[in-house]
Amino acid sequence: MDALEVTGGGPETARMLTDESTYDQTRHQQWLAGQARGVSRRTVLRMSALAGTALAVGTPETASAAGPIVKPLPPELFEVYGTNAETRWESLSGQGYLTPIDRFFVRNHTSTPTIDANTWRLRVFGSGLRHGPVEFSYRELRRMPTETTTAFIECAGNGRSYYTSQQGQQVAGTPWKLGAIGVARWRGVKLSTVLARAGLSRNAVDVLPSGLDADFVTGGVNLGRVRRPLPIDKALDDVLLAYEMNGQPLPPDHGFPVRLVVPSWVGISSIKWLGEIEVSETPLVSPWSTQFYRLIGPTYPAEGTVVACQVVKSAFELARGATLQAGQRHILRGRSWSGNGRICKVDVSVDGVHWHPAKPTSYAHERAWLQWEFPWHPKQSGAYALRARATDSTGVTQPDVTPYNTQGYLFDAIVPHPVTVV
Ligand SMILES: Nc1nc2c(c(=O)[nH]1)N[C@H]1C(S)=C(S)[C@@H](COP(=O)(O)O)O[C@H]1N2
Ligand SMILES: [Mo]
Repeated sequence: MDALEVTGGGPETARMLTDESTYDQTRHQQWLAGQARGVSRRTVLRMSALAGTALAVGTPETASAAGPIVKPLPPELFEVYGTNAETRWESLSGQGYLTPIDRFFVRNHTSTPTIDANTWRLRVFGSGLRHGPVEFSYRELRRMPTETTTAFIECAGNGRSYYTSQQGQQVAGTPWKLGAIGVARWRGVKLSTVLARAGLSRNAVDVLPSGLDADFVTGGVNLGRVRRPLPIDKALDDVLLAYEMNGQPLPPDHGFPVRLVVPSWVGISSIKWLGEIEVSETPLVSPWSTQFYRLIGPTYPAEGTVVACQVVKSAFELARGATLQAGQRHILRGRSWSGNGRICKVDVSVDGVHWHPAKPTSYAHERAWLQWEFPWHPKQSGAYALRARATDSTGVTQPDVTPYNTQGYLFDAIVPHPVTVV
């Protein structure tokens, strides 16, 4: 937990930070002491049988290390922070367009729960329904018309650590580098289909999906189930109730049996282990819309701005501090994405002065990323900082500096990537 090298930027931030890191530390210690709600090897076996997937089940030694996250987290694929784990970008090198499940980041407020799909129900209720509450079983959902979409899920705090290391600012939360993003092919039912079957009223304005994982307790306060409201327009647009990820039943860590996928929006919208959806004629709130996931800082209104879409970012498929040979031609590869739409242009600089276009090597999906490459023939040995700068379909380009917000969300500035040429 030393990795949580975050400190407060003021009294308010300091308190939130202390709460968050105290919480994470406590959780981690409970887990180490075997007190936290973990998942045993037997549970993993049961779940893999149920889901029909070939889940990797470790030896008793690795199984006893099972913690808040069920899947293995080998250090070459992940960097782990308490209940969360980010993908190492170098592990995407040589992979295809989609992030394989074995290296897809995990962001858990508590622990991955064990859910039986046979007894699972989705309860839909609230003033925004015409005929009262409705329940759907897993089988019922699977019989509804299916929809498939390729979309990224990205944590709003992805890149947060660069507020500190590049801009000298203290921010609260998990100090992600750029690995709190993944792209998958999600299959499921459109939320609009489910809401129509539930008897959606014309007057509904918000939906509030909530998860079946444990209540989130922070700073001694129980904030209840992880949940965040979604305006009805987005809910009826491109939101999916996903039960498959990259052609597999949804893995436990990513929301088995059913999760929400809210394309282009901050990851917290994509509620995992979905249990309930409240549909309302009046606006809904939760601590995840009033306390967390708001932009608060000198350039924002006093009450803050609610976070919705992700911003434009780029990353190299390379370890930070990687070593490259001088006098040889290298192909630098990377990926860029934006919550505003597809990526139209990526430029790369190896000296921080001259910029050259990178070559796209994939389709530019509207809700996912663009893969690109850039040939580089370094002649001189020494330290370099590689830079990639993307522009999306709305004309937004990555800036040099991101305006500060206390919780370090939506870092979109260019991230110089250190390498050594020998
Ligand atoms: N029920 C529930 N849903 C959740 C969360 C959670 O802790 N509990 N974390 C959210 C956050 S903050 C993110 S970034 C994404 C991460 O999805 P992943 O773990 O599948 O990568 O899930 C979201 N959905
Ligand atoms: Mo997140």
